[in-house]
Amino acid sequence: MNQFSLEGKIALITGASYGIGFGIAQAYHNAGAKIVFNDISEEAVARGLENYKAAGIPVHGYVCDVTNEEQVQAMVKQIEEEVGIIDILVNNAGIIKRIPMTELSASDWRKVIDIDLTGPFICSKAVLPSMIKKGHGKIINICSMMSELGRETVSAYAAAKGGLKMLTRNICAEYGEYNIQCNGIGPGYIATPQTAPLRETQPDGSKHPFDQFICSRTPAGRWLNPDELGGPAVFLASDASNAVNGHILYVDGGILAYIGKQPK
Ligand code: NAP
Ligand code: GCO
Repeated sequence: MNQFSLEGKIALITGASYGIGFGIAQAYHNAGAKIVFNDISEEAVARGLENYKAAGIPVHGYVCDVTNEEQVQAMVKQIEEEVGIIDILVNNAGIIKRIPMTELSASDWRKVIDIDLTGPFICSKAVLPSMIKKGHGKIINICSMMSELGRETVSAYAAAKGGLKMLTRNICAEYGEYNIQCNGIGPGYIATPQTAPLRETQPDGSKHPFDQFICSRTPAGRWLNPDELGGPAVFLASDASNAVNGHILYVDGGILAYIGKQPK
């Protein structure tokens, strides 16, 4: 059996109407998995269903806010009835707020923590009982460069993603004995709607300063694409990674290994 195959597996990818979640779903489909996704609104799910249809990927889509435990528990129950037991959970849904900490409201702080950290807790808690019964499971948390590094204006996001790294290790610690592996993916800077504001062309036609900064911090000198996360995500969802647990796999083009382009 090809240890990288996902044939016969059911994968739930949260917040996957587009962006990184969609890229991972495409790779999982190509590896043989049955794809299930949720998004926060009917409109987002409808948009996602259109996107998957256009890509020729059969999917099951559900409206569910990952911060609402009642909704998540009901969604997982519905998926188990309509599709089957979830073998792979990718905690992808997330938001960011780029506001200096001294101007960040407590409610905005809580919203980021709630979606980016409490959401993965709620979703993981919902799928673990059936994974334990089934005798295997894969949980993959989408972490960030900010799981390791601070950056101005993203205090809540960095705190959430740092916490998500430790939640990953704790799920590994608590459920590894049930043949459940929980790992993280730490994407570098990926061209998605979330980072679009950082890549906007300036009024004078020049590149956004942050765009220039990221290209100088990435050895390849470019932003990465969502589909470049697919292979690492397949690895962490497959039998090829059954001995990998509690690990954060940085898919960052080398940012964490690089001091940045030296002045010529
Ligand atoms: P994105 O383009 O903003 O997509 C995020 C998705 O999550 C959207 O579909 C969004 O739905 C959904 N979502 C937000 N809140 C939700 C909730 N409460 N319940 C359910 N779904 C919800 O983001 P992305 O760039 O693809 O990022 C995906 C993940 O990767 C995030 O966790 C992000 O922090 C992480 N990440 C991104 C980068 C990057 O450079 N892009 C790098 C590292 C890590 P709506 O469309 O309805 O808002
Ligand atoms: C930002 C970006 C980053 C990326 C990602 C990097 O404002 O710095 O949005 O946070 O989304 O998390 O790994």
